[in-house]
Formats: sequence, C-alpha cells, structure tokens
Amino acid sequence: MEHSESATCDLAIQALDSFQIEIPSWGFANTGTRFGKYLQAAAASTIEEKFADAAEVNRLTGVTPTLALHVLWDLPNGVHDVAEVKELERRFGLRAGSINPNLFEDQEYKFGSLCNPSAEIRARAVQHMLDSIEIARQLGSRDISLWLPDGSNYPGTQSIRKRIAWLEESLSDVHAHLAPGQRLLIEYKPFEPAFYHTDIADWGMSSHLARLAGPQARVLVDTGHHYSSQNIEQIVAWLLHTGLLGGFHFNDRRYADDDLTLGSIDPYQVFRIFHELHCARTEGLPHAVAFMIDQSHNLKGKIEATVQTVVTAQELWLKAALIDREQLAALHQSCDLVAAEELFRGAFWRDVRPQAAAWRESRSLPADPLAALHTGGYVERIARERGNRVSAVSTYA
Ligand code: RM4
Ligand code: MN
Ligand code: MN
Repeated sequence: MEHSESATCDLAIQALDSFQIEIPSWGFANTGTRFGKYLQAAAASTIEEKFADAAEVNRLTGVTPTLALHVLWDLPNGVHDVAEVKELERRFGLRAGSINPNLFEDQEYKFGSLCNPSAEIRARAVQHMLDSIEIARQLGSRDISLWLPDGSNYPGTQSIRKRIAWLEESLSDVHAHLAPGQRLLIEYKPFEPAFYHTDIADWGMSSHLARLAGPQARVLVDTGHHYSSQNIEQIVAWLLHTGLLGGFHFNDRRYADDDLTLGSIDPYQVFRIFHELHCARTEGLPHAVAFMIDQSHNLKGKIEATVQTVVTAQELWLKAALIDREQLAALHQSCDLVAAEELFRGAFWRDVRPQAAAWRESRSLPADPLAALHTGGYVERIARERGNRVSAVSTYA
C-alpha cells in the first residue's frame, strides 16, 4: 500500500523544508581542464562577484544560504580578508560556508604538504590549517573542509608508512586547535594530482584519520572521488553507521573526478545515496551532514549550471523522501525482492517536479528557477559588465 495523497504531500513539504545545499565560490569562476580554460564573459573573478552570483542563485532557489570559500582564491590575505567577507555577507544576505584550506598551489608542496618529508614544510602546512581554522572561527563557519593533494608519482620513491604517521600527527595537532562546534572534514580521493599513491585515497583512510584526530573530525564524501564501479551508497551507509559522515561534495562523473553537474550522468546514484540519508534521518541521525556542491563549470554557464544542480539535487532528495520506507522494510524482511525493487525504482521514476514547483510558489520563489534565470536578465547584465576584463583570471578559479 502506498502513502495516502495527503501523507505524501506532508512528507514532500517536510523533505523540501529540510533541504539546503552549499554552493562553491569556485563554481562561478573561470575554471578549466589541465589543457586550458575557455573563458566566459559572465564569470566571477572577485570575491564580491562570487557573492553576487551566489546571492542570485539563492534568490532563485531559496535553498543555498551559504557559500563555500577557498582560502587562497577567496581570502588571499588570510584572516585580514575576513572583514571584507563579513561586509559581503551583510550586503548580499548570504553567509560564508565551509572554509577550504589550500595545500596544493605553493611550490614548496611539490612533494607533499602535511605528508612532506621535510618537517619544516609540514609545519607550514599545519600553520595554514590553523589559519583556516581561525578564518572559520571569525566568520562563524562550522566546517573546515580539507582535501589533501599529497601523494607520490612513482613506486619506491616515498615511504607510504612514514607519511601515514606524519599525517596522523599533523591532523591531531590541527584538531586540537578547533573551536567548540567546529568540525574538520577529511576528504579522500584515489588519485590526481598524484598518480601512484595518494596519502588519503579512500574512505577507510579518511575514517581512520578522523577517528584518530578527535571527536570533531568527520569524513567528507566527494561523489566524484571513487573508482568507476564503487558502491558509494554502501560507503555512505557505513559512514552513517559509524557516526563518521561529515558531509558531501556533490558532482557527477563518467570517468574520474570530472566535476560535471550533479545527476547529469547517473541521477539514480544520487537517489540511492539520498535514500540512505533519509533512512538514517528516520532513525534519528545523530549529527549534521553538510551538503555541498563541488563542480567545475567549464562549458555550461556558471550560474545556470549551479541553479540546475541545486534544482536537480532538490528533486532527487524529494524523490528519495517519498519512498514508503515502512513498506520497504516489510518487503526486506520477507525478502520479496522484485516488489522491494519496484517500490524503490517506482519512487525514482515518479515525477516530483510539480510538487517542487508548488513548494517554491508557497515560499514566494519562482516555480521554475532555471526559467526565471533565463528571463531575469542577470547573466546578460554581468556579462556586459565583466566581459571586457576577462583576462584577470587566476590560475584555477
Ligand atoms: C579536488 C577536491 C577538492 C577541491 C579541489 C580543487 O579534487 O574535490 O574538494 O577543493 O579539487
Ligand atoms: Mn571535492
Ligand atoms: Mn574533486
């Protein structure tokens, strides 16, 4: 038996009210591949422009109140830039979200940062982490989100085990400096930029490091950071079970860390992840799980791609919310495989767009945020204003 219509409606409203997702400042900037960049006239090149674009996304969708910041790209002068960010928060009605340290651009990190054989370089990397914590503290940001690029390119060229010990030491040190309520999110990735071994290559390594660093550390799952056939929802289920899931970087991929827009290749994957989260929420999720987008919009319009992703995430979240979980549990128990699968798949195929549109209208938001973006004229305006100085782009974002 399916939910009654009014129960479905209540569930949908609850699910949509509970959904928010953080957008990345770098999603508005000119980014490219390692072969080059295609520049867009409307791309943001200052922190102010990134805030303005993020505010436009939030105005259209109503569910993106925070902007993830990358320390070197957005606060090149570290804590000295906090006052400016606070001013932008006020002006655009948005808050700074997760703070992302940058341990991958300085020349001295060529052979690693927190895992560099040089104690001096490791100490510098730790200091950058502490500066990031301080920036987050001053901005009132809960999460410091670490992606570590460290690794090696050739077998036999580094001691994998020594580097584990250095990492354990550094992260425990960093954790000791977290303010109450702050969290250290530890992201993993199997390869790139290192092509032989990566120091934090998978969720097992992240989990170990998070546990060892301390109670405010958690694992961050970037959906693009897995081998092709990996079962991501199973990883999510394990992290939920062990209380170590800190958050997500959402994006899609066909091959590796492609950073394509969420759900463009495999929306069913996202649905399956969301199902695990809804199950955990029904059972009383013990802690917060941050939803963040981490994408590189090198061909699609940047604001357009961001709005499309937010709407897609919202719709998949809603689809997964509407699974009749009680009925599914009974079918699990009786091992009625086809009925269970059909119930699950049925929820995936359900068209929830009318419900999402009705919810938006009830919250005085445009029913169709993408259409509203296209008719609103914002992108055309900024393209005109910014178009003549696109040469002022930095190396990556
Ligand atoms: C990495 C990872 C990080 C992101 C960098 C730029 O692949 O996904 O989260 O900050 O790229
Ligand atoms: Mn990421
Ligand atoms: Mn990535």
